[in-house]
Amino acid sequence: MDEIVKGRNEPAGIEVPLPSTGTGRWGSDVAADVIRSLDIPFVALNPGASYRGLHDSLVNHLGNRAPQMLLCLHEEHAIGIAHGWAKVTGRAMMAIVHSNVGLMHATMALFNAWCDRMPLLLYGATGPMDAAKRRPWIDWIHTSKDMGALIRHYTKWDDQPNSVAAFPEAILRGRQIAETAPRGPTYVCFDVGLQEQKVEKPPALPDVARYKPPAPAAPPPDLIADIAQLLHAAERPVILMGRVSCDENAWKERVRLAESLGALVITDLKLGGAFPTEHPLHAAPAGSRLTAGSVEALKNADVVLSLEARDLAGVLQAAHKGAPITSKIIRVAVDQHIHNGWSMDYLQLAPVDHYILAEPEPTVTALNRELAKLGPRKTAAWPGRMPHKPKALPSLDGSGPITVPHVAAALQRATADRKSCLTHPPLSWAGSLWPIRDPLDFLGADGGGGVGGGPGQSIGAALALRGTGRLPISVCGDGDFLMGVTAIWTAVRYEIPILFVIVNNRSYYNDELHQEHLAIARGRPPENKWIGQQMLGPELDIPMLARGQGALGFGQVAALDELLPTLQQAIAAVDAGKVAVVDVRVEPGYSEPGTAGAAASHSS
Ligand SMILES: Cc1ncc(C[n+]2csc(CCOP(=O)(O)OP(=O)(O)O)c2C)c(N)n1
Ligand SMILES: [Mg+2]
Repeated sequence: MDEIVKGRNEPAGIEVPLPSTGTGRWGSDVAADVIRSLDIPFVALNPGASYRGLHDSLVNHLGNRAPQMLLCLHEEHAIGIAHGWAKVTGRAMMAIVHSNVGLMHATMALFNAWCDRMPLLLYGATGPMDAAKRRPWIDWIHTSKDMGALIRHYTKWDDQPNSVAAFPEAILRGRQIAETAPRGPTYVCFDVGLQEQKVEKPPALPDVARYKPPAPAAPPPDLIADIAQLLHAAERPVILMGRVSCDENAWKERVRLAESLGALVITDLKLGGAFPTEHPLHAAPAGSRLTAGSVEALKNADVVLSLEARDLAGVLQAAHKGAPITSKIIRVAVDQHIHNGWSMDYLQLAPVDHYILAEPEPTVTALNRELAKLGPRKTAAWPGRMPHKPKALPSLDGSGPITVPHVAAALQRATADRKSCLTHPPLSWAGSLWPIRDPLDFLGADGGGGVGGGPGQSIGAALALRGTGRLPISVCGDGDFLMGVTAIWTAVRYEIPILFVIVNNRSYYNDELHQEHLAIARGRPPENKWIGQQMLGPELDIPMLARGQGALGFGQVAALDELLPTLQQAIAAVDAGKVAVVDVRVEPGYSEPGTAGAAASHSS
């Protein structure tokens, strides 16, 4: 009993409240009941008085179960965790942030989720909107008339319901919109006054099953018949894999499509696993720019099928370099439904011959069905082509300095006999460093190029993978990790095992490359590129920052022969349920041989 009085931790860090007393019902209880009906197990949050009503309802009305709270040390982490969870599950998780100030902290992470087209349910609060009910000062500065305006340009939809009776609709609509492709974050802001309003007769709970997201947008059958014929007759078809589902069956359908066409497949390093990268039809390893093998495939393609490619026009341009694009382009995408006038994340307008406004999954299934009717091809596609040879990773022998490919080699060696998930690659990563054999082997990048998202997103992914036996591995640049470092605490607190490997070049190295590039272009000394970029002294003690939050800190590993044994030790700790952070001193450098385009254009 004593334990319960103090508040209790159950396995997996569940904080169990005392049984609730009191018989009244409040506006926020109505919101909490609807939230529970969505059947989402977690809500990540950082607290604030603007939603003390909802907070109380989640703890005392719902008992902190279904959903369970995950306390975060920064709003960015709360959003990042929901984002990472969606990358694995394909479903929206919830986050709650405080009034305008918490929402301001959340913005970059929201932008990442938006650009990554990941569903996410963000809740917040404001007010009381009734000025007569505001406390002096604090309620005034934390009340904004149009809270959604802060984030409207990179959320799919937002609302501020004007009565308790309107809460259910706002919550249900938010989920429906977030989980409809193109997916993305939605925001519902609850007025403090309404949350804290006594409710004499709570409204009946709507039947949540009737407010689900719609079935995926399917292609028109006549168009599919034409496209199937075009693809079937193609001599050198290419498929660009973009934002596709991480579902196993959808993966198999994509493999089936590529195999029945003999199409070469190009994947995207910024997106999660879409196709087996060791398959003979995988054109070439992905890079942060289009790699040479992919350029060759696109230059010679007669038909290109783009399945929600993230940057169709950019990819075509990188391949053709201004020459006319004679291949027929088929674009399968619903992304334009989300485009607005503020964010240019829709990227360059692509030339397209056949535009199918449908989602990749039903389109691939329909194409497979249609192609089966057409029978086998008469001649093999891509006559004479040899599959690309995988590049050997560097040897781990010796005690010399460590490079990022060494880190990949050691991680591959340490996980050779098991399933793992690379939840996040650093900027210095390349597709050749990590084979993708199933959709959860690799989750892609942060979405919006917002540095600092790596730790939070990785923890969200690890939460979704907890108990599956698959090892979550997050490889972060030191700059990325240090911006998001306090996300670690949430993983430790709620027993979310994960391995972090920090490729520490003591620099925002990507931007050193920019300074070098510019200095050379301007005839100025490139040697000065390190100033305002390198984190030289005081030395950042990353293992200590991990230990300071209850995680295990390993390293700094600076010699090659220490790398594999340290990773093995750290992995054993993660298998025992721990959060482990391995700090690895790496040589600066982005090694991506065969990448088309200047190295200095990796990121902003
Ligand atoms: C929030 C944010 N701030 C700054 C940048 C600019 N930026 C892009 S990459 C980068 C460096 C990241 O450093 P690190 O993670 O250590 O990777 P490295 O470049 O050293 O490999 C910076 C500062 C950004 N994209 N996002
Ligand atoms: Mg760095």
